[in-house]
Amino acid sequence: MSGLFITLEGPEGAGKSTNREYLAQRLREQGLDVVLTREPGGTPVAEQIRELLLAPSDESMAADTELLLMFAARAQHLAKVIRPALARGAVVLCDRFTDATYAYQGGGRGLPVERIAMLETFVQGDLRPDLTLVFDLPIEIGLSRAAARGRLDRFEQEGTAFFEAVRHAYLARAQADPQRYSILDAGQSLEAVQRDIDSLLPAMLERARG
Ligand code: Z5A
Repeated sequence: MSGLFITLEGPEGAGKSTNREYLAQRLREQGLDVVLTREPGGTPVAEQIRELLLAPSDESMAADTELLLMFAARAQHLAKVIRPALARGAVVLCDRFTDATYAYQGGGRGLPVERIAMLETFVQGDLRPDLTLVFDLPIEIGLSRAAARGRLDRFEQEGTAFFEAVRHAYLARAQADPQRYSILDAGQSLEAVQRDIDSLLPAMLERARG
């Protein structure tokens, strides 16, 4: 058996967390075994790495340290959660994965794509998401949603140019591979975004039952 690996991506405040619950519920209604998880994190050890990554600190974090911690958390998550779930035929719904590394550490921090690709192959082998939903929205809307939640994490304290680069990197990756990526307009009302998710369900179900 091999399950279906779906990832949700996009800049801050795009509604990934809100909509992953919605999508999981719709897939479960169809009788599918759905594992809902997130990155960085998804296991106790990987969640500890997440805390290191998100906590504001007096010591700035070197971009390569950030990159390696993202992949360290991912290696743990793959070993303990993602690979076992896919092996039993489950649908894995993951809030962020390696596209976020290309967008944030590549686009945002300016690290070379080749370095990220090398680590991707080292940590993941040939495992890649089957489908990726990119929740896209103008960054000022996403940042105002994130700010409304209160205290900002280490990434959320970055400036506008960083988030523009992140958004641009996501869109470039998605536009280069329309078979795998669907871009959703996350600036619409939640109801409209969820209608767009519904329109993608038949293809997901077909792939899941493949
Ligand atoms: N990161 C990285 O750099 N490299 C990597 O490889 C990985 C991650 C994997 C943590 O991720 C950070 O890690 C992240 C990138 C970095 N940077 N930051 N910050 P995260 O996913 O946990 O953090 P996040 O992007 O900040 O998630 P988020 O702010 O929780 O955004 P979201 O999940 O997309 O949004 P949400 O919580 O569902 O919605 C935000 C608010 O907007 C909430 O009040 C909703 O009710 C509201 N909302 C949602 N949709 C709508 C619509 N359509 N209309 C109106 N209001 C809405």
